[in-house]
Amino acid sequence: MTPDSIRHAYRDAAQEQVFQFFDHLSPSAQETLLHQAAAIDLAEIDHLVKTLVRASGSTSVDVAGVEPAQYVPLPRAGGDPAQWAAAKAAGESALRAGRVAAFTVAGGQGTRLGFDGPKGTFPVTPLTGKTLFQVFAEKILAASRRYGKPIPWFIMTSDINHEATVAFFEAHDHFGIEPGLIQFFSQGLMPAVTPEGKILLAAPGQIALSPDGHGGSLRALVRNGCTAKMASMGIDVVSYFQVDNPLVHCIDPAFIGFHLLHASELTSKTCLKTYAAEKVGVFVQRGGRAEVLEYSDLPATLTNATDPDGQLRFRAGSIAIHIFSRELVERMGDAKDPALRLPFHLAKKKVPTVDANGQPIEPSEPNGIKFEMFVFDALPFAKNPVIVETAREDEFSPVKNAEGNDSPKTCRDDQLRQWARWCLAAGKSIPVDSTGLPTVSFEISPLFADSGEAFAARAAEIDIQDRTILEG
Ligand code: UD2
Repeated sequence: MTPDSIRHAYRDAAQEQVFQFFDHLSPSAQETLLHQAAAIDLAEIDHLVKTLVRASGSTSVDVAGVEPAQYVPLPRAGGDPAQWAAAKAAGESALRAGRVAAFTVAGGQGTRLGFDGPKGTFPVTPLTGKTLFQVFAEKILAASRRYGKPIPWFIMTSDINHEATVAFFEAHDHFGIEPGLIQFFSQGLMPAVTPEGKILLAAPGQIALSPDGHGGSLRALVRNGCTAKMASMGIDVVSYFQVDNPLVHCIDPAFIGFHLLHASELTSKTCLKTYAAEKVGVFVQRGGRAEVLEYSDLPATLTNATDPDGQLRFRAGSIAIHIFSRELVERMGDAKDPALRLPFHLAKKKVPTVDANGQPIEPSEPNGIKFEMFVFDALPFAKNPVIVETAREDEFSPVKNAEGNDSPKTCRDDQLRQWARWCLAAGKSIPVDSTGLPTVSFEISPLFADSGEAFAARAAEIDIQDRTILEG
């Protein structure tokens, strides 16, 4: 597109305010603005303004007919052990066949943690302070060694952190993973708009852009050639997880197996909510289709509803761990018809912008609307979706806040509790308090053992003292 054709397109879309300071910009600033402007799909923005922004007076989500979703319970909660064993065997055989890739979404801003840098570079382990990225890398490496096949790792970044993320991996020799197996790619950006639908400028030569949500991963995987690369490598199973949870089983054979045995296009993990107000989405179903309702969209009557036995009725929490079939990613990531793509959600935000003279404005009230896609909205589009229970203590302890719940401290303690459980189950004596937290500090690398089972197989060779570190 030429500079003129870009500006004409903005004028035709009644978005010419984007270029109001253009003539006063330096040639390189003009080029940057044109580049940003050309990357925006004006037809998409127009569609969102007409369908969502102008209709956004009421923010309540329709919950008519919503029922709790069915899920496969853990064996300890009544699940069929034979079914779990069959799933594990199916997943292991897919791993031995090299059909599985790991996929981390790491494009978020991580504002709540107050950490300056890509969130994956945050240190999380109790003694050596390994970063989130290193923990995932070691888990992926451990799985690829066990199954004798390389496991490629796709990492979605965003403009905010792409270069810093790539540089971090380079500085750490990709944590022992062959660099060609890791593919970094940036997610898409969306402009913020005013309540009238006008695209906002962050500065005279800069559009107010932000990442398009983790749901942007589907189209980013397609646009960046990742799905084509997967196809060329014979990969059809994509193991998706967020950057904030070091307990995640990045590669989980039973989970993969449930996905394959049900010929599912999207299989998701659930942890039962520990309290009604916990900030996780919940799996629900209506009209025979599974979906996730974000916690903020669930009315209090449903959030607090209980079954006759006193359990929360809507208790199947979404912990953002999924298996996608490559085909679903390709289909939704490349859909031309907006009805077959992930929907956008609106968020009213304070968006720093400029006044009519190009002077900066720091709004004290929300002045703009941002658009984000959520990856779990793919559920109703997926064939044969399956929801599988996992044990919270073994799989979910995210680092979200600097203090309190879901903080570095709770996460370190949960890692230690998990390792203490492995030790005790393997007959090692470890002093623990009433919450199962060991009173000594130690650390087990996933390369030494990435599960209780793997630990038990090596327990005889080690002795655990205060400050013991077990590496691969
Ligand atoms: C998410 C889920 C919540 C629950 C919880 C589990 C949403 C809206 N809510 O809450 O239901 O499952 O996780 O921990 O998802 N990210 C990107 N690009 C973006 C935005 C986010 O890559 O544009 C990544 C981000 O780097 C992180 C993940 O997505 O890995 C989650 O983002 P979040 O911290 O905004 O989600 P949260 O904690 O509100």
